[in-house]
Amino acid sequence: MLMEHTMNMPPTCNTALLAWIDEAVTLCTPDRVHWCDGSDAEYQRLCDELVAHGTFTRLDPARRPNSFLARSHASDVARVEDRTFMCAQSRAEAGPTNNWADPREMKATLRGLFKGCMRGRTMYIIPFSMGPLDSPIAKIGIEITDSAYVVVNMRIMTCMGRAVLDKLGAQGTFIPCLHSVGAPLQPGQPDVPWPCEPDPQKKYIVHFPDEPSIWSYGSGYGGNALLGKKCLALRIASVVARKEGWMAEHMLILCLTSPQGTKHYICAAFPSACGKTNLAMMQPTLPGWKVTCIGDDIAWMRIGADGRLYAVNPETGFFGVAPGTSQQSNPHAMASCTRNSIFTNVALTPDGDVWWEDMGVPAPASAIDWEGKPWTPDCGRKAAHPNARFTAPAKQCPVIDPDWQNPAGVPISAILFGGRRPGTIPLVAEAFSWEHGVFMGSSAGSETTAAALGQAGILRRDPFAMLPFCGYHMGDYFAHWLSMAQRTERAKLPRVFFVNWFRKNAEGKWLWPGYGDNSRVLKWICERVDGGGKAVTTPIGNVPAPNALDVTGLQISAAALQELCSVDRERWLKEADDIAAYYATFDTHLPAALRTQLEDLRTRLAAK
Ligand code: GTP
Ligand code: SPV
Ligand code: MN
Repeated sequence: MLMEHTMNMPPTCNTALLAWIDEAVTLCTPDRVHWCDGSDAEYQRLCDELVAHGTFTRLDPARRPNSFLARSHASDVARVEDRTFMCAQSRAEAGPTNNWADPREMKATLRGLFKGCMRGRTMYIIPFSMGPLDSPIAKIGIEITDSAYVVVNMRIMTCMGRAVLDKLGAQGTFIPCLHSVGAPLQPGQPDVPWPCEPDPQKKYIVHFPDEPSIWSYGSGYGGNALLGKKCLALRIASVVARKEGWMAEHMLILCLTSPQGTKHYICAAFPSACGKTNLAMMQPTLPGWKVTCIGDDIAWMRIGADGRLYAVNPETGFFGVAPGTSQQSNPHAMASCTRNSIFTNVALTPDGDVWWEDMGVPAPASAIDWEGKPWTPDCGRKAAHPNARFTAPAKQCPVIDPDWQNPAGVPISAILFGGRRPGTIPLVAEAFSWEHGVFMGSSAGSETTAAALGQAGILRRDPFAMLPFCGYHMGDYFAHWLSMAQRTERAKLPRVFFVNWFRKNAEGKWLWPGYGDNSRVLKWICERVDGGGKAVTTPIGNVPAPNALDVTGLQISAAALQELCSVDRERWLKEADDIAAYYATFDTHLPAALRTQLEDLRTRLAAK
C-alpha cells in the first residue's frame, strides 16, 4: 500500500493514536493515507480536488469568494434517526428513546461493513478539538474519513489540525471517530460526485458510550458524517457530562445587551430547524437593543467557581438551514456566508451564485436545482432541498460575541425551551422554580422538520430538544437536570422559560412575527431576571401581564396578542394527559419530582 503523508512521518508519536490508525488502515484498506494539518493550503488543495472531482462547483469569486456548492446524493440529505444507535452495555442504559444494539454484535456488523470500505479512496485523518484548545473542558477527537467533503467542513466547524496533535502529545486521550461513505471503488471503477450507501438500511450511525467511540457508515451528510457535532458533542458528551457533573445541550448561546449596557447571556434549546441559528444572531427590532452570538447549536455548561452556570460553544462554525434565511429574517447569517463558505443542496444561479426558497431576493429565471436538474420558478419543484445548509466560519458573523471562544464560557441568566407548537403553548411562560423548568423542558414537544429523514410536521415530544441526541436513558437525563439544583445555590441557577414563536390562528397563519421581533420576548425575560417585568400567574407559569411586552412599533392586533399569551384550560388538561402518557414510557426512571410537577399542574388547572 502507498502511504502518502503531507509529512514524511506521521505527525504524532501518540502510541494509542498510531495503533488505532494502523488498525483502521488494515480494516478499511484505503489506497492512500493523509494526515490533515488544518492549514489553509491543505483546505485550498482539497477544495480544488473536490471541484476537479465534480463534488464541488466553485461559485463566482466576484460574488462569493472562496465558496463552493455541493449537491448530495438524493437519498443522503439529512440525519437518519432510525439508523442511529447507542450501544451501551444494556438496553436499559440506552433507554426507550434510543435505538439500542448489543455492543459486541454491532461491532461485528460494523467490522464486516468497514472491511475494505476505503478501497480506491484516500483515508483522511482529522485531529479536531470540540471547545477552544486552551479550555479545560475541550475534548479531542480524531475523525478518520474517506470523504474530502467531510474534511473541509470539519475545518470550518471545529478547531482542526496540527495544533490539536500538539496538544494531544504522546500520552493524551482522544475519542476515535471512524467514518466512511461506504462506497469502495473497484480498480478502474469511475467515482461519482457524492459517493454514499444508497440503501437506507445499510447506513449506521453508531455510538459506543463506554469506550467512547463513534462509527459512522454510509452517509456523507451533516450530523451523520461531521462526527464532532451531534455524535461527539451531544450523544457521547451527554454521557460523559452526566458522569462528570456538567451538561451537553442542543442549545444556542446569545448575549442580549440593553440600551443601558446591561448584558444577559441566554441559552435556548429548540429542536432541529426550529430557530436556534436565527435567534442566536438576530437583529433586534427594538431600538438600542443588541444581540451578540456565542453559538448557534450546542452548549456545554458547567457550574463555575462563583456558583453560576457557564456555557461554552464547542464549535467554530455554523451548519445552518439555508431555506428561509434572508436579509430580512437573518441578516447576520447572510453576512456570515458571503465568503469562505460551503453550500450543500441549494440551487445554482446562471451567474454562479446560490439561491434558495425565501432567500428574500427574486427567484432567478432559471437555475440548476439541488439535484442538478434545470429549474424554473414555475416547474413545481423546490430549487433547494428543505434541509439545504450553509457551512460558514463563526468568526465571520458580524455580531460574534467577543467572548465566544472564552475558555471559561459565559454566565447564563436564563434558559429557554421551545419548539413548533401551532396551538396550546403561549408565546412565553416563566417557570415557577428550577423543578418546574425541568418539567417544561422534559415535556417539550414540536412538529418534526426536514432536518431528519421522515415525515415533517408531525407533533412529537422532544424533551430539551434532545430526543435524537441524548446518549443515555432519558429518565436519567431528567434526573441529571434536576440534580443541578444540588450543585449550587438555587438563586444562582438560570431562570427557565418556555417560548413558542410558531403559534397559529384559526386560519393557520403565524400569530407572532418572529425573528427580530423575538427581541421583545427576550427583553421581558431579562426584565423578569432583573426583577422588573410584570407577569400574571397562570396554571402553567407566569406570562406577560397586559402591556408588559414591549410592542412599540409592531403592527399586531390586541386580539392576536391576547391569543398569543392565552392559556386554555381544556387544551392544557389534554396536554397534561399527553405528557402523562409520555412520562409512562420512562417507567421507574422518571424522577418523582417530575411526577409531582405534573400532578401540581393538573391541580392548578382544575382549580377555579
Ligand atoms: P438546526 O440547525 O437544524 O439545529 O436548526 P435551528 O434550530 O438552528 O433552526 P434555524 O434558525 O435554522 O431555523 C429553521 C427554520 O425556522 C428556518 O426556515 C427559519 O426561517 C424558521 N424560523 C426561525 N425563527 C423563526 C421565527 O421566529 N418565526 C418563524 N415563523 N420561523 C422561524
Ligand atoms: C440538526 O439537525 O439539529 C442540525 C443539523 O444541527 S445536523 O448537523 O445535520 O445534525
Ligand atoms: Mn441542531
